[in-house]
Amino acid sequence: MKSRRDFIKISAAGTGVAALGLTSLNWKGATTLLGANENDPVSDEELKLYPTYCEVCFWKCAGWAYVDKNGSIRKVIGNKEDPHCNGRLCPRGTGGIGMYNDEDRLKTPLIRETVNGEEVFRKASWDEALDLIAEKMDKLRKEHGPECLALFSHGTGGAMMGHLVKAYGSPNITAPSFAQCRGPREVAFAATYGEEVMSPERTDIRDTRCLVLIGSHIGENMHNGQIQEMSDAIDQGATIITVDPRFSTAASHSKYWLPIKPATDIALLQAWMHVIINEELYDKAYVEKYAFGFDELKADVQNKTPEWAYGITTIEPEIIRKTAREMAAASPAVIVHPGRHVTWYGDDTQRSRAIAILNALLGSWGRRGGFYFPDKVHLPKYPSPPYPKPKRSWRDAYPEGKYKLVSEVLSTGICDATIPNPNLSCHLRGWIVYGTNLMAALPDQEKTLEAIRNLDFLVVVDTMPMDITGYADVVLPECTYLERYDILRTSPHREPYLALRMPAAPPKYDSKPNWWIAKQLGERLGLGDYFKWDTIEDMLDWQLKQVDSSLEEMQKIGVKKYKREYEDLYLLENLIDYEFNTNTGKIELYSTELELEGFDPIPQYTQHPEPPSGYYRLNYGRAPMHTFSRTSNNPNLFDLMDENSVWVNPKVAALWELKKDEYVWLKNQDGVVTDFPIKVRVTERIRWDSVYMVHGFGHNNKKLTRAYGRGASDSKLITKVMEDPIMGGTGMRGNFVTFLKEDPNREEIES
Ligand SMILES: Nc1nc2c(c(=O)[nH]1)N[C@H]1C(S)=C(S)[C@@H](COP(=O)(O)OP(=O)(O)OC[C@H]3O[C@@H](n4cnc5c(=O)[nH]c(N)nc54)[C@H](O)[C@@H]3O)O[C@H]1N2
Ligand SMILES: Nc1nc2c(c(=O)[nH]1)N[C@H]1C(S)=C(S)[C@@H](COP(=O)(O)OP(=O)(O)OC[C@H]3O[C@@H](n4cnc5c(=O)[nH]c(N)nc54)[C@H](O)[C@@H]3O)O[C@H]1N2
Ligand code: SF4
Ligand SMILES: [Mo]
Repeated sequence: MKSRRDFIKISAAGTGVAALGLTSLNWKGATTLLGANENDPVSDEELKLYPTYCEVCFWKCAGWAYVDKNGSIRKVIGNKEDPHCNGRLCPRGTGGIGMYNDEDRLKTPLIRETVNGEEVFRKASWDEALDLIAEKMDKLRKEHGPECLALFSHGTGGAMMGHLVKAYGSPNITAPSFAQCRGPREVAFAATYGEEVMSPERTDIRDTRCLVLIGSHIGENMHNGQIQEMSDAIDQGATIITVDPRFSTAASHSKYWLPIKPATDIALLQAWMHVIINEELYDKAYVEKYAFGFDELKADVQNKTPEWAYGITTIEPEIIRKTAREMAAASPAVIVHPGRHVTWYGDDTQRSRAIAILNALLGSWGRRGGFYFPDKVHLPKYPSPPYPKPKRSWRDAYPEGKYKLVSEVLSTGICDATIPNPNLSCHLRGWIVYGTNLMAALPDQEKTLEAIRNLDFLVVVDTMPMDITGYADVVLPECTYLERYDILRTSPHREPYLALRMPAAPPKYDSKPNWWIAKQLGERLGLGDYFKWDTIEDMLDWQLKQVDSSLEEMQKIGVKKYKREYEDLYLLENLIDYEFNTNTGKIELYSTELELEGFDPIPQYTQHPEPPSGYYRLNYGRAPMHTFSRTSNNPNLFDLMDENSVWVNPKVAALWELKKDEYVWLKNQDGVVTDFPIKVRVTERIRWDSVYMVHGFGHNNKKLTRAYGRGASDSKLITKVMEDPIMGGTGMRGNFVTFLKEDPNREEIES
């Protein structure tokens, strides 16, 4: 096995990120970001380093915050020992310092009040705000039971808030990263291999010979380690096959770009299986040894010929055959990437299953250059009493049997369980929203708002006055990740690693860290036994001492690598006996679990609705310099991209007489119009049946002084949800939009 140090050398020597055209971006990012300090240059020797890990996205790259004599944070640089970043942060991570410097930050606790019939936020002290929340939570548990509280959380601090909510007695803890993101893929891979893909994904990209991206737009999706490994793989001659209706950055670096008709991917995947099985290109020894249901799969795909798929996907049969053969030639060092945000069309668990099955035919699960078996540090929990056993959960809001295979709490399920239902004796009444901007993250804003209207109280913990804070009864300002300790990062990787985040500067304004907020609330609610430590330093030091380290050591090194417990990164080459955690103990090409629950045991293509005349499918995704809605007001990243645009095919632009940089409003199939106009980008890079926009813009909270009114929100237009019947994922790509050239709000006033 190569050591990590070898790998760093290899990656530094190659053209690396340059191959993906990202170096220029990094440079542009870095120079703009450091521009603020140009008049006051300072050498690294004069700076003090504090370990951190990034919170600008969920890749959580470890780095160093550099602080000058005056206590100013000057820059954040990647930690070389960390496999998430190998010493290089992405532009967003470099610009993370803008989260700390943003003068629009939440500065004090706020309490909603009615003054002269008008609702306003009043500044409050922490004591007052925490007392009020504790009083509401206490009343709720006495009158309705603790199960009537829900926590929405995303990001590291969610774990501390989750500890509080579990101690309080509620199981209703949810994140948009399941039902709006990777839920279907985890359920599908668990049904196939008995294990989830996890985050970071266990893709062995650095050693792959063929990487197939089906809607994964790595390069714009900036998950750092994956991009670096993909650049290295390209340098080493790996074939990239990209399936995307849009000519993505990844497509531009691919040997094959398959501009698929949206919503037809399952047909392509079935045709690939057909070719690989019928041309006997599959990994026979692997399939024989480990797979269950090969004969059923073979029979099932007999009529799924490339010619059949051509009629559905618009991909030429010869290209389907050629790409299938490329994958097979690289087998088992091939990855059909499972993607991450996979909630597209409501049959997403089945599409993810098809991806899982294709990988099994290619023998790539558990193989070098395919998927490795990750390992992580198992950190003992600081001693505290067991959590009380909840009597009810959000699931009671659904009839028996719905979403049978759901493996985490559905965020949209929490909304459903909050809206009173005559068939149920109770509904959820209190929400704590930590680190998630629900107005941007959840589809069907009307449903979210209806749920919010039915709440007794809503607490929002955020760093910024994001859209969701406008609906809160109490707003608590958290300090940014650069100003606080957090729980240790234990994410799985090829080898187990720990990473520490500690404050590089004291919290600005009157902001406080999540651990302090959770402990304060816990003590006020009589749950002090769950927070027996004085400060989080005590807790971290105790935990670290259980794994042969200490807080003092981690403060010096930031990242610590451990040995894997077993030498089982891959299945051994002679295909040892291995029991998969499925009903049959095998890789289930034919899913006994899905069959038992009444779903197709083998994935089938189903047709989805087409846009009506004059409408185009709304497609959305990422931009390299932004994360969702959280960075649009970040001063550094705003400089790199200050609004989104709508990508329109030249044929469509001609039809509508749309010019480059003209502003239009978008209206969806349900008559919902964007709050703000969006700039037109005329480009061949998008198919004529779709438009594309970057998610996270179009904020309507005026307190975001830069981002307010810039660009348009895709979330607002996603009123139709194509629900996954297997696990409740919210398919969001079944919405269609048309263009309005006049300000629709002005029309309304005039008519
Ligand atoms: N329309 C549409 N909807 C989507 C997506 C899409 O592409 N389009 N993507 C989906 C996906 S893949 C995901 S994972 C989810 C993501 O959903 P979210 O993670 O909810 O996304 P953000 O909109 O970035 O909201 C993050 C919030 O956390 C706050 N925040 C940032 N740092 C901190 C901190 O340190 N402490 C606290 N307390 N708050 C902090 C930010 O200010 C912001 O309000 O959205 C999903 N929803
Ligand atoms: N810069 C940046 N990077 C990020 C994030 C961020 O906010 N900013 N967020 C992170 C998170 S949490 C997630 S989940 C990931 C999401 O990133 P990914 O999982 O890579 O991608 P998606 O958002 O699902 O898909 C976007 C791509 O799917 C294509 N697409 C649309 N419809 C179809 C279709 O029918 N078939 C096919 N084959 N392709 C289609 C779009 O054109 C687009 O290129 O990104 C992560 N990385
Ligand atoms: S990928 Fe970029 S934004 Fe995400 S954690 Fe790493 S440096 Fe931060
Ligand atoms: Mo996500």
